[in-house]
Amino acid sequence: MIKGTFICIDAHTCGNPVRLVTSGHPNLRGNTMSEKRQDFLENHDWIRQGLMFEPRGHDMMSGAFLYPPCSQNSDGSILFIETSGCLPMCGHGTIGTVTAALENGLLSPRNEGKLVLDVPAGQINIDYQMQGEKVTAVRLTNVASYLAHENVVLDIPGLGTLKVDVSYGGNFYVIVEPQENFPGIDQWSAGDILHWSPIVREVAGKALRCVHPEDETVSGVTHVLWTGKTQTEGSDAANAVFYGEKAIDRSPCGTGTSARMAQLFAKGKLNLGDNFVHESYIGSQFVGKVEEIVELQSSSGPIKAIKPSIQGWAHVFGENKITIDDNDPYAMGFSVT
Ligand code: PYC
Repeated sequence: MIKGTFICIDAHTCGNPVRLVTSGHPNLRGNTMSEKRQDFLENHDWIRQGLMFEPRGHDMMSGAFLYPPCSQNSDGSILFIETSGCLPMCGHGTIGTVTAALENGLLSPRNEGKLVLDVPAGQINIDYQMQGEKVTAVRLTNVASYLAHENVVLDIPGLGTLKVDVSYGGNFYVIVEPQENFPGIDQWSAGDILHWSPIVREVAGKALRCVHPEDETVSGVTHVLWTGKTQTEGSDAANAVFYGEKAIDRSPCGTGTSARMAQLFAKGKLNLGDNFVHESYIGSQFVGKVEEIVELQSSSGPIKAIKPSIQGWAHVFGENKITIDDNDPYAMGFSVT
């Protein structure tokens, strides 16, 4: 019996996949995208598993559903799906979703060149450019991003100690800069990153409390951002972001870039108005900017944060009609570890 049929537009943002699902949306309970995300995870997660994991997806697969606006001032809402779950926010996912949606008439901006979108982590603003039918650039102004923990020493079994920061940019990131036990991403293979990242994430997760001060459903260290020497002209910094169980982001990672900018801002290395060109593991670039200084409210007082913007591009390359059939032993997909 067919459990569901989904029409999808497949795209990539600076190298990382985005599967925009354009039909087969479950009705979600809740007034906000944060509540709808919880409902999806509790009651409809088979859709994510079937569309993201092998054999219909792969370790890096990520995607999105568009929903109607949750707020009066917005043009639409995004639910992010990927192999690791439903992220509160995804930068490359947003750029790919906006590109695919605009090129296919799935979003109707009230103001030409601009969109306001509700996402589980809050509200984001979009500026986009088009040439004819094609979207050539998307800039998203992200949710408030802040440095959560600074100079934490973690004991990583088999590697030694690492001094790290943890920063929030829509997801919580452990940020590892080159040091005695980590020479930089330019000296490590993809295999090294895939090997050490889950260990670092687990140790950090046990050692540190990471809960968003204004939405406790956003919690836990989920991503590891490793830094190192740049390879592309014009880059200010390079990074490799690990997510899920086996993925290295091929894009410079929107929420990772936001977290990195918040970390550098808190440490006095970036200022209001500064640009920050961030490079991915394959050398593709996002242009970040510190747009605004804001405050988040926590039980122990205000937290200084920034609103970063991230600009990038995406290309649509295919359309897919995917069925998930109960008779298929791999209806829910699988992952090889
Ligand atoms: O672009 O925010 C991002 C992202 C998160 C995980 C993969 N990409």
